[in-house]
Amino acid sequence: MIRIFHAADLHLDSPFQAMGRDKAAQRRAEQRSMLARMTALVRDYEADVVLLAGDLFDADSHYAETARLLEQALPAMGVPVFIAPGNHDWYGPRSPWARLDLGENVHVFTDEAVQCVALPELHARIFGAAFTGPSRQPPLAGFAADKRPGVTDIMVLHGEVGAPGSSYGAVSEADIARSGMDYIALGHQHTFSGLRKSGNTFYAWPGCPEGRGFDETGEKGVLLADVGQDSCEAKFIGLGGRRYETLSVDLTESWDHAAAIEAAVGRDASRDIYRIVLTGAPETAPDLAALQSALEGKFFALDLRDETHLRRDVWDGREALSLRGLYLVRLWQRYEAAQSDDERANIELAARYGLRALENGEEIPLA
Ligand SMILES: [Mn+2]
Repeated sequence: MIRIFHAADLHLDSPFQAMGRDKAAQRRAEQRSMLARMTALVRDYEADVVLLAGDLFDADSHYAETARLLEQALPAMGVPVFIAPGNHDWYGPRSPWARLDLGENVHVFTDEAVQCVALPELHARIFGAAFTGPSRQPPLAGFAADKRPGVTDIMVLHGEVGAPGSSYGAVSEADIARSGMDYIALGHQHTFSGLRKSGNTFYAWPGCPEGRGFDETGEKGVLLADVGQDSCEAKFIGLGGRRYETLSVDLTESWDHAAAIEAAVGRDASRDIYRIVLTGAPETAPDLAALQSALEGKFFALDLRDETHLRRDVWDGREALSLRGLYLVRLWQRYEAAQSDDERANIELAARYGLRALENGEEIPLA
C-alpha cells in the first residue's frame, strides 16, 4: 500500500484582477501560504509520495517570493515529489521548472511522452508526462505499461477527461483502462472529481486547493489516496482557505434588505468572498451602495448584483398629473410595447432609477 498526497492547479500568483490591488496582493500571499500547509499535511499524514498534477503556476512569470517558498516547501516534504507541468506552467528550457532549485527529492517530468521513474523501496513506479507548450496531443493515446508482478504503477498527469478533441491533453476512459496504472493523479479541472475507476485503474482530480473566482465555489482541497494493486481509498482534505460562494436572495417579502441577506448567508462569511444576486419584487428598490457599506466586514469581499423587478403597483402613480406621473406614463407605453423580458426589465430599471432620482432630488449612479 502506498500513501499518495495528490494536489493540482494551485495557480500561484494569479492576478485576482476583480479584487483591487491590495486585496489581490493579499490573496497571492495566501496562495503561497498553501505550500506550507501542504508540507505540514504531507508530514502529518506520512505520505510516501507527493504528486502535483500541473498548473502550479498561473503563468510562466512568477514573483520571487513564490519561487523561494516553493524551493523551501518541496524539499521539506521529505518524500519523493513528482510534478507534471500543465498548460499554464508548461515545461520549457526557460520555464520556471528549468530555473528553480527544487532539491534532490523533486522530479519534474519534462517530456510530452510518458516517462517512468522506479521507486524500488516502495515497490512502485511513477509515470508522468509534461505539457511543453500551452496545448498538447492526448497524452495516453496508445499507451500501455508493461506490467510487472508486485509493482504498483502510479501516474501523474495534467489532462482533460471526458472532452474528446480537447487541446488540453484529452484523456479518454478507454485510455485510462488501457494504461495499466493502479492510480492516475490528474489535474486541470478545478472541481474535485470524486474517486473514479475505468477498467482496473482508479483515477481522480482534486480540483484547485483554493478558489480564485465565482466559478470555483465551495470547499477546496487536496487528496490523500492509499493505493494498492486493485485497491484505492481516497480522502478529500479541505485546506481551509477562503471560499467563493454565490447566492441569490429574494427580497420580495423583505423590508430590511441587509438583514435578509445576512439571514440567507446564515454562516460566518467574514473570511469568504460572496457574489449575492438580489431577486424578487421588493416594495423598495435595494440601495446597493448602502447595502455594501452596511455589510462591510461581514465578508472578505462582496459583489452585489441587483436583478430585482419593480412591483406592478409602482406603475400606479402614472395617472397622476405630476412630473412622476408623466415620467411613468412614457415608460409604461414603452413597457407595454416591449418585445422581450430583457427589454421590460431594462424599462423597469429605468423607472426605478428615475423615480428615485425624482424623489431624492439627486442622480443615482447606475451600478
Ligand atoms: Mn490546466
